[in-house]
Amino acid sequence: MKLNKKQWQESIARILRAEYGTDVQSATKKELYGAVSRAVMALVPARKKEDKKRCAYFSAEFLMGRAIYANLLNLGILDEAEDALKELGRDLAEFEEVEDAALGNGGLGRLAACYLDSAASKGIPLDGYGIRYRYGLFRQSFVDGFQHEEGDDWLKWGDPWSVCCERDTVLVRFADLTVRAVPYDMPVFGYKNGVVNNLRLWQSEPVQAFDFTAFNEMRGDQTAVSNFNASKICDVLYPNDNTMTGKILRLRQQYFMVSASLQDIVRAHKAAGKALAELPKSWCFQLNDTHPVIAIPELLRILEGEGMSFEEAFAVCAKCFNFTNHTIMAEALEKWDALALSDLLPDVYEEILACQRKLEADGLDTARFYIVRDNVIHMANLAIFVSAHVNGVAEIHTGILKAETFRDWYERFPEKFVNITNGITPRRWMLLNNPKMAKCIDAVIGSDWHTDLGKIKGIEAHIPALLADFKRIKGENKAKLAAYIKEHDGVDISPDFIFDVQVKRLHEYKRQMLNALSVLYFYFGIKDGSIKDFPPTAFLFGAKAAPGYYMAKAVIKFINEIARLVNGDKDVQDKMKVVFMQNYNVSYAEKIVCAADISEQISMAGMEASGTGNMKFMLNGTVTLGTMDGANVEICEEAGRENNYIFGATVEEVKEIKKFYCPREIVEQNPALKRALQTLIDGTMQDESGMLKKLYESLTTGYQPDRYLVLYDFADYVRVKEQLLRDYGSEAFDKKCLINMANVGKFSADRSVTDYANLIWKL
Ligand code: 26W
Repeated sequence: MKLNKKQWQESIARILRAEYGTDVQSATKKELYGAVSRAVMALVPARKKEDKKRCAYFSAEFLMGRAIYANLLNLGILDEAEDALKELGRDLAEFEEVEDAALGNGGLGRLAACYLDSAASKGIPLDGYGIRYRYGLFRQSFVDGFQHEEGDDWLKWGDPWSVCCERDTVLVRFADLTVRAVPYDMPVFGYKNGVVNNLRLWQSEPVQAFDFTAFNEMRGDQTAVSNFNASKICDVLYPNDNTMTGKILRLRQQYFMVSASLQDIVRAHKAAGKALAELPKSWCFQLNDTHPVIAIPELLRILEGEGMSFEEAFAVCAKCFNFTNHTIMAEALEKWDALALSDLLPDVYEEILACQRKLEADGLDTARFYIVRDNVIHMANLAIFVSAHVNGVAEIHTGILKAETFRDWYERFPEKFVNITNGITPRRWMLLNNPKMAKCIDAVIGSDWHTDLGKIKGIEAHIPALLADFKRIKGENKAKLAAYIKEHDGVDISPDFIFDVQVKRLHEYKRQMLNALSVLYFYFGIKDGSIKDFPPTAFLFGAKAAPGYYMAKAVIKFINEIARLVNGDKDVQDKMKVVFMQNYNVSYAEKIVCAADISEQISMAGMEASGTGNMKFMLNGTVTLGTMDGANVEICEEAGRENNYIFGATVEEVKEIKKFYCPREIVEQNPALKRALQTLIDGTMQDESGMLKKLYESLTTGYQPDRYLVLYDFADYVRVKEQLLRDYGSEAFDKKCLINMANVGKFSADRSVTDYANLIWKL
């Protein structure tokens, strides 16, 4: 699968001539991108038909980001491709304009993408199955400080990485509509090991493209309606992260994806001459949260359609399916109205009822265990009942699942529950985004750590020798990020400032508000002289708010107002800057995580299942300013709490505090906090929308004021943050950064997928 420089150039030239009628000198960026990608695709070997058990990762989201650099890297041809283009007067960097494939919202979708990379790199037979959304996660910009959303036309640059496999088309039937599911396959290259796994994304199409007979007979309207519905299924990714909306279109998407995938897999299994009762020997299915759980009744339906009894089919399902939970928030656990589901998918509904009857027949107490109750279908319960394994995504999260969220289930089926702590791929999140640091590590300990991240521990013995390079490279990365922010967001920040970064989806529980209030606290403190010698700091935010999430949008508006206030005040120009970076996405993250000095991971304890951004910063040598939540806990276990900055109420404390919590008291006792908070209502900020007032009220009044203990944790947060800012710049601080990097091994997705393969998939 390798080409030398000359062969590269010939291949690119040939494709440009044949496909675009042009040459390297006059090709547009898009044409060149198409040609280089196709040259890579031409290297993909035919798939070997192996008789190994495989795992299918069913996920409504795959947040792949940009493919070209990662593919070149994994194929081991990044440098050759770069050289080949340079010599022709072109540059790989031209493809930085290519849109991300943002077919996911946040953590859950990006995790799926990291797992695909790691599985291929470890030679684990894992294939992804999902939806080929026409529009991915919306593109975000700010207008007067308000979030503005636009459709994400990710196919604008074409999709040279996908192969349409028409011949594998299947039909998916809803009560009111039958659609074609057409698969598009993307190769997933292992890192320099020749392995190619697959990501199969289904696109919905009308059964007949256009019925001219009907049109001529003036039945045109009917045809148009049916065509419209078919393609609409894949139109757009739902932009909600963590909140469930009971939209029928979403249910259609979920069923569409799993029905197509299972039909496809069952068909291939039969074509290989194998009995369906043997399916668990050839396949297992990982359900990425509740979104694909409707796969369970769908497989029951398919197997019974093939002549199995319910009991036999259930036995197969109970061996094949496994379920991962990614959040404890009740509003994120999918529930469907029984009437709506039975209208849309009557046969599937019958299977769900049969599962409920089996649960009862098995003697489970229906007061504690139910799949259907009061005409609501609880998808998480269905998943737990049928799955062989249920897992949480960090130790603390799995603990909460066992003790609270799924307590009854854990008591009845303790053997099903396991923890698999999340991980990230070190290829994209270090080799690709921070190549100089990677080379620098290679020079000290060799390159084994690329595929065995535990080995990066080897740098710990060389920290003094690495410090200068580390600081220089971090400085260069900061300069690059600053230039990008200038171009992209129009704000000037000096690379000499401390880069304090919080990037993740916007959610109340993630507490961007806590960070925002601390910025105002510093601002007023500098202004009134109570804070002296404040080290120059850039407060950088990146986050998309779900378009329907009012409070999240209010927080964005608030932070943008803070930025306007601070950046427009000459008095503090050499002390602080605030930027809300627009359209935070995977490609932006790659630039950010290698340039940060502080990784803000400040969710209310118990709320963040794991977090994976925290791991990306850690890998790139950044200390965590965080709570004892999610994987932060394990980061401290691995790298030492003393090398990070931990604050705030613990899970146990949160429970106690909530019993008697009165935010007003907290505010009255803390004048500096009060002052920062008052800006929401005292006219400091422009607020014709009334949003900021609502934000104020959510923290101070109503049924559950300050649900996420922003005000409670404020004082401790500021105390620890000030300590961090004081420590910054010392050699002791730089050592902490490298100690974190040295101890990141556990958080490789290679380790995570290996755990899945051994403990759950049994591949
Ligand atoms: C139904 C709407 C909806 C959409 C997305 C509900 C739930 C989700 C996801 C489960 C939210 C999510 O992405 N969770 C994140 O998963 C990451 C990967 O495991 C974790 O690292 C994050 O902590 C968790 O918030």
